[in-house]
Amino acid sequence: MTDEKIVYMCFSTDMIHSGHIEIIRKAEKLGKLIIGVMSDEAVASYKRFPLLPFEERKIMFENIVGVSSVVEQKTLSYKAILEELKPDIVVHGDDWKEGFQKHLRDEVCQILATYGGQLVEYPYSKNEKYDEIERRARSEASLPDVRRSRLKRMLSVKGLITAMEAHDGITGLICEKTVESDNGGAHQFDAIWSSSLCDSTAEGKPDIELVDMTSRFRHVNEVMEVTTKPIIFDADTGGITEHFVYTVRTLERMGVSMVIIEDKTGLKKNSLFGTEVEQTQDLIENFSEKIRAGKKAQKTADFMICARIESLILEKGMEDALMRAFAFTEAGADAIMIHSRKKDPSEIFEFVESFRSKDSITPIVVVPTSFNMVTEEEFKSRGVNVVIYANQLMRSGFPAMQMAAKAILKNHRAKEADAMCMSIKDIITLIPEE
Ligand code: SPV
Ligand code: MG
Repeated sequence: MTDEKIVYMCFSTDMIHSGHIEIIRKAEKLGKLIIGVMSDEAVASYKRFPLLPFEERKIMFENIVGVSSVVEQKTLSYKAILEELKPDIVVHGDDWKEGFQKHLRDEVCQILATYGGQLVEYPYSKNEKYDEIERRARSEASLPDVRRSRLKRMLSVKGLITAMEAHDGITGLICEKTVESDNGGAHQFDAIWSSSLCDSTAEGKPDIELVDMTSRFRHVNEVMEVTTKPIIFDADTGGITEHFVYTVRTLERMGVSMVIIEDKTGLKKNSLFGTEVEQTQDLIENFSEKIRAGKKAQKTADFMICARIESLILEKGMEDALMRAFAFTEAGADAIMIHSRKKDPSEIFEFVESFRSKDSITPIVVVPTSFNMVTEEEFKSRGVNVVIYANQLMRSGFPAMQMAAKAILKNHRAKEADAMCMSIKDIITLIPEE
């Protein structure tokens, strides 16, 4: 046995099965085995959020016979950890020769080559039994208690999370499954936004609290049926306080993580109209009372109520926005959403800076539909915690459908529209049968 050699393997799993043990048995025979356990953030970036946090996964691996030590691998990329440990051998399943992990493998090979390290690959143990374990973990992640609590956990792990809008099963699946990988990393949406604008638009109705809560909950339920990610619900004004407390309880029971209510009253219209339409802001005292009642009504510590401030939308000024933010936080709001319809992000930045100078903890939520040139990285560096992409799936899907409809009307047949469409094979296999 070449016990002087340092062997490195990394795991992202939260459930150890016989396939993992088998590869660990082989790896420990090659030398002194160091296991890298991937950080929660790195795991969440490319697959589901781990059911067990990093600390528990670390203990799990520390207690496997043959494992010499366990370290944290903070990124999908092996670069930093290999440069630190300089292992003689890296062990991996051979499944990463293709697909999104290929570039990770290429990078590992390059780094190993710089100091004469070696990559040892074992055949990937594809097994129906293991797929079933993963399916069970996924369905566990969609249970109300598990799903609801994940938003807070993600916020504390990542600092900034993103949410994409979904209003039905298919948009839910896009939010759940779309992963974009780039060199050394992968990105996916952390959460799902249930938008009053998009739920209303999907029903062909204006965004004026006309689509009632029962219908809104139906949209959420459709999304929940096919997803596991935490949900942030746009409850418009929250309605009258006596109704809002019931909304809180229902959402919480369903497994929604956060409700956002805006400080408007009367006939609410979409914020992006700004002052072009008559809209009334609620009194600070009234809205604070609504927040207090909501907080009293919730049953779990996980559920969050976010107060959305419309002062900038209604051109009431920065001072008014900040005064409200502090008052609503004082009333118990778990987060503050600040909205603007300006393309220029300066008023949002100014608000964030002023708020953060007095409150470094309460999460700040933004919806950059207008100020859309700002990147998530910049928001994070300025102290924002949640970025909501509120309507892009709806707005991109609608023109595509309209174009196909027009092409058919123009040509009196569907041939010309075909190039704009997914293939029939793709659409019938898009949703796998379980
Ligand atoms: C929504 O998506 O319904 C929102 C965000 O409330 S906005 O449309 O910008 O007001
Ligand atoms: Mg809305």
